[in-house]
Amino acid sequence: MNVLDKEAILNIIRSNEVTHFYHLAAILSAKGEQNPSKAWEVNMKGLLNVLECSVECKIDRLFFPSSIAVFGEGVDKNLTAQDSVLKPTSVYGISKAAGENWCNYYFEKYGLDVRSLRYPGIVGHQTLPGGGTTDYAVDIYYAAIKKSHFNCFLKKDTALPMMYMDDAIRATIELMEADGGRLQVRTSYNLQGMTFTPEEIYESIKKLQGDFTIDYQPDFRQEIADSWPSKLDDSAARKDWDWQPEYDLEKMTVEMYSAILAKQQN
Ligand code: VAH
Repeated sequence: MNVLDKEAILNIIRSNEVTHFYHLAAILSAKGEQNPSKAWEVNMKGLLNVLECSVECKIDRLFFPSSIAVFGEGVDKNLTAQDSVLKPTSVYGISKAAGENWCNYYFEKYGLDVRSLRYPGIVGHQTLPGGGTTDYAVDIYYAAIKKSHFNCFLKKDTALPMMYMDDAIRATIELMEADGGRLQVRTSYNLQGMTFTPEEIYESIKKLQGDFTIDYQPDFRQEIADSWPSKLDDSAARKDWDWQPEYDLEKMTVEMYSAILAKQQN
């Protein structure tokens, strides 16, 4: 349904007796810069609809996805602390920073058990990339298998926090199943999986496909990526709900490459 249609949300919650609500709808960073007012409407009005419906229907637990995009200048990019200043430079990041504070407000004012993660770039083979700056890290696998060449829209040394989809899903469920009494953060938890550059992911794929080539043609997304950290300090997540990543770049590449190859062959 349309996340801007509050009645539709209420009907689905009530007719399915929903108790746990994972709100994932949003317009991502790159697409958001191409249509700022639409991105703000979907990301903010959508979240407010979800928060209001969750209180009205007494939802047990609500999940809100934030992002490394909430960070900008004034942080230690090499290890960004949980309580760093939020100075986002993209519409998407501004909407996520505002969203975190709305979630904390609904927790404090209405007791809504809303929980959130600052996702890094998520890499998965289940769906095609959807307009994110970090989506180069998904595109590159398809390009290797389909064309044996990739035109990368970021510079080779652009180090960004990333996470394999399996780790992201497990982190989300583990947070949602955690004892609420242990959770000290009700804006959003930093979540770190791995950090790599376009050159490093290219080299990991080249081990599986020797003829793979790449060139680097930075576009408007380079400026977005340059405003983001390269690694998050997720010690709060590790302390409050025992977070531990399981995938590194090599393990992710083996799974991504074989899953996409299998899809192409079917
Ligand atoms: C984006 N994948 O690139 C999203 C993410 C880390 C940024 O939120 O817009």
